[in-house]
Amino acid sequence: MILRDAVRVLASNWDGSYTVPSRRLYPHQWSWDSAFIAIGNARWSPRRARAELLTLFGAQWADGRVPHIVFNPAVPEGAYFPGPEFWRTGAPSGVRTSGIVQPPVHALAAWKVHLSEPDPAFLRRIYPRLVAQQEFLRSARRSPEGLISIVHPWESGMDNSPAWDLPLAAVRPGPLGFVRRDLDSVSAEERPTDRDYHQYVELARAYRESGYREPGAFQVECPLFNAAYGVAESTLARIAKVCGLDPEPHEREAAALTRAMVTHLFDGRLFQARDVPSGALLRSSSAAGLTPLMLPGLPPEVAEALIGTALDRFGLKELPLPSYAPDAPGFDAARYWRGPSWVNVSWLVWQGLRERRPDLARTLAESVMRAVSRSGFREYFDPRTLRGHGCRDFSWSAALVLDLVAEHGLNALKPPGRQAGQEQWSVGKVDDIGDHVLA
Ligand code: 9WN
Repeated sequence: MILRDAVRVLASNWDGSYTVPSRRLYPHQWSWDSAFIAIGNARWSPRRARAELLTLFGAQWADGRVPHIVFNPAVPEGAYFPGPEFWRTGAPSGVRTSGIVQPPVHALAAWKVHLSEPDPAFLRRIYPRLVAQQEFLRSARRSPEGLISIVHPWESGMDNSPAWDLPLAAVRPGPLGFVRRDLDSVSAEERPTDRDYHQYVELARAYRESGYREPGAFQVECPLFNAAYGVAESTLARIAKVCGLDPEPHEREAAALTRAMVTHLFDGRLFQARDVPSGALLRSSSAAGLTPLMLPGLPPEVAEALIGTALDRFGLKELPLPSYAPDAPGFDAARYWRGPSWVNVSWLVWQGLRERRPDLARTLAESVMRAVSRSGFREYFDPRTLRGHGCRDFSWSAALVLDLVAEHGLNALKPPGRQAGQEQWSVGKVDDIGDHVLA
C-alpha cells in the first residue's frame, strides 16, 4: 500500500515537533526538507505540518536567516558531520544550528498547509517570519541586478550538481581532519567525492570565520534558489491578503525578480546559474534551470522554451525528471545530484506545469509514482532503470508522493496494465490512512 507506506515513513521519522529527512543519514531538522515534508503532512495531519514549519522558524536567527540545519541536542555529535561543534552558532532561542541557508520554499509550504486546513491564525503567526527570511536574502545576498546569491553548494540543495564544478575549482580543499559520516550508510559511488567534501568543509569554515557574513570563493546565483525566492514573494502576496495586509509590495518584488532572472540567467533554452564575481553564466544542463516554470509571471514564450527543453533533453514524457540532462557530458545516473531523479525537483517542475500543461504535469507525476512503486521511498532514483539510490525511507520522497496523489487521485497515476485494487495501488483516502497508521 503505497500511501500507507508513505505515511509510515513520515510517522517513523517524526521527532515530536519536526521530521528528520532520514533516521541514519540526516538525523536532525533540515530547512527545505521541512517545507516539502509539511506539504505532504498537510494531506493527513495539518497539525504536524504546522508544527514542522513553526519548529524550523523557531530557530530563525535575529537577522532573519533560516538555518539549513537545526540540530537535535539529543543526537550525539558524531552522528552527522559537520555537526554543531563545527558550526559553532547559537540561535536566539539557544538552539544550535548551521549558519547557511537553503532555497526558501517555505512560504509555498505554509500556503499549501493553509489550503489543506484553513487556519488564518497560523498564517498570521508565520507571515512575519517568512518576510524576515526574504529580507535577510535581500539585504545580505542581493546583487545590483536584483538576483539572490548563495555562498555554498549546500545552500543550493543540489549540492554536487555539475553546475558547481567550475566555481568549486577555485576552492582549495582544506586539510583532512574530519570523518565523513555519510559513507557509513550510503555507498561512495552514490555520494560526493572526498575532494568535493573537503571543498565544502573549507568553504563553510571560511564563511564561519567571517561571522557568517562574508562570502568566500564561491558566490553564485542559482536559478532554483531564485525561482524559490520569487515564488515565495507571490505566495506572500496571497498570505498577506488573508492576513488583511497589503499584497502589492510582494507582487512587485516577484515581478522584478522574474524580469531579472529572464534578463540575466536565461540562455534561450534553460535558466543557468551565474558566477557573481565574474558575472559569467555557468553553463550546465541542470534541472535547476527548469524550475523557474513555477514563477507565475514567467513570459509564455520563455515557459514554452523550457517545456521544449524538458521534453527534448530531460525525457519529460518518459522519465521521472533527471537532475541533470542524460545527454550531457558529466551525467551520472547514480551519483547524488549529478543525474538521478529526486522527487522534490520533479515536484517543483510539476508545480510549474500544473496550470500551463496539465497533461505533462500528470505524465511527470506518473513517472514519479513508477519510481517509488518500483523502489520505495529512496532518496534518489536512476531515471532510466528506476533503481533506488541513497538512503531508504527518505521523508520528502514520501511526503511529496502524498501531495501528488492527493492532487491527481490514485487511479489517474496507476501504471498502465495495473488495476485499482491490486497490490500497492489498493488504498483508501490519505486522511483515513493517517488515522490508521497512528492508531
Ligand atoms: C547537506 C537533507 C539534505 C538535503 C539536501 C541534500 C543533502 C546534506 C548532506 O541532504 O545535503 O545539507 O549531508 O549531504 O543534498 O538537499 O536538504 O535531506
